Amino acid sequence: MVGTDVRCLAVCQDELVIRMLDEILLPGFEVEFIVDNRPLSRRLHEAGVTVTLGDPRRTETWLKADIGPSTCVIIEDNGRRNPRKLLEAVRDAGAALIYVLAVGAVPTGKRAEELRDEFPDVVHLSMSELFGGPLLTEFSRSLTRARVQQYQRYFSDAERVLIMLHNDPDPDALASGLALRNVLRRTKATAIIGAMQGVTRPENLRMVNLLDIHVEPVTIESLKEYDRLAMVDVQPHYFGDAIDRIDLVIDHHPEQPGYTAVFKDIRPDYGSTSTILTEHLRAVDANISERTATAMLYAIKSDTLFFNRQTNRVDLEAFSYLYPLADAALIRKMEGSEITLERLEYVLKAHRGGVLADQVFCAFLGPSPREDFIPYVADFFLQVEDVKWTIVAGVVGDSLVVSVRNLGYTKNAGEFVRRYFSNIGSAGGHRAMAKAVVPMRAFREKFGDPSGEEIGAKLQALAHEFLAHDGMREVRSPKSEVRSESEEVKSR
Ligand SMILES: [Mn+2]
Repeated sequence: MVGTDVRCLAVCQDELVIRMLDEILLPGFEVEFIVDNRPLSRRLHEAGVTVTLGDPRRTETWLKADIGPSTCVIIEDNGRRNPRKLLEAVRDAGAALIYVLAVGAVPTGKRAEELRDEFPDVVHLSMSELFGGPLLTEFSRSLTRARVQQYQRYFSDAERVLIMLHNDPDPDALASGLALRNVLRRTKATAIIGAMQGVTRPENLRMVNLLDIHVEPVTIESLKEYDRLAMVDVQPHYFGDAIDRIDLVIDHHPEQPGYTAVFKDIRPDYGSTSTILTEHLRAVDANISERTATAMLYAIKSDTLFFNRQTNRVDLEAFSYLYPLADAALIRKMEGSEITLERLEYVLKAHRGGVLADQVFCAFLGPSPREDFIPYVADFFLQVEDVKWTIVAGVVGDSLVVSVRNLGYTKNAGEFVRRYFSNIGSAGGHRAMAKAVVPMRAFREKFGDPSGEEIGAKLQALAHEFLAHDGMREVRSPKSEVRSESEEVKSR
């Protein structure tokens, strides 16, 4: 904390600025104002502001004020009068900590440049920069609050609410389910978290067990049993044409057409749905339980690969808000469960059969008993030095499942899968991660019946065609030794 022995002298013309600075600085500083306007000086004095009447453009005034090198001097620049003379006077009186506070438009152009050249040690601040951030945060929070209160009211008279997740729910979906239940101030009996296909990935099972989250199996028919339907981390199009009306959608995937929602909050620039829901919870001052905070924190970490992909300032903010509310030890336990011997088998398989070229790693895993091996391998190889894109495919049942990940943002993973696979199967995702599921027969028809190994090569060719125009060239490492290391990975 700043001690009260720090002195601050300010020269301002506007009463509003003076009163504001007085209020802001007073707890930590000894604040005095110098004004050259007698009525203003009297008014401020009567209001209890410490004020001296004097001409701040004269060094004498500053000497009288007993200025020293540790005195903090703030000079308001409202753009009307050039502060040069004033700055000279302050500097000549021995001030070293000088701040020019721009009020109104930030000064630009020749005058500003000259001032900066002449007084290089003076710090330039602007009122709009100083207050803009917090003010905008406050405004967007109240907008969110209004929105949340609306849907809270809309859901309030329902007996049973279904919070629906995508198939094989991931940490973000699960945490968002808990968070929405919290926003709606409901229990697990009145807000049921459900999915058409339950959790299968080992670390997600671990999360579900450690945090005791029940995911109710639902079918299209059973949706009728609920009074309200909400969806988190997914949108209705994911379930085909079966759901075209819904009460609430909260998601961070790109907005999809083809359904009507009474309320929706879709923010594709957010790293996770849990980030959106953190804002909802904060906006209405909800109490967040340790369990929910832990789930959400884990979700943000996992959806952003611990801030390695598609992270936004808001994700970091949500993370730091949730951190003290969560159980960090529990998160470590959940994270430890990612690596299993089975998964390592598939990593090895990808390593043997995969190819790394131009920072793109492609591998075809062949038949895969569980779908999660495929995204796991895609995530795993994204950690390898000099890998910027991974495209990993495997056959699950009669379908080819393709997982795409990237760290370079110049090209969009979602666009990649949509361009090549949306006409023969389902394809979707966002900038940094995407997935396609294509019936094997359709894949063979479109791409000329490639054999196992040829599938990997085919994906590689598609990737290079897709990335050829721009993108990769910018992120390609210029160092040749880095290239040869990656070639080594490829040949092993
Ligand atoms: Mn998500």
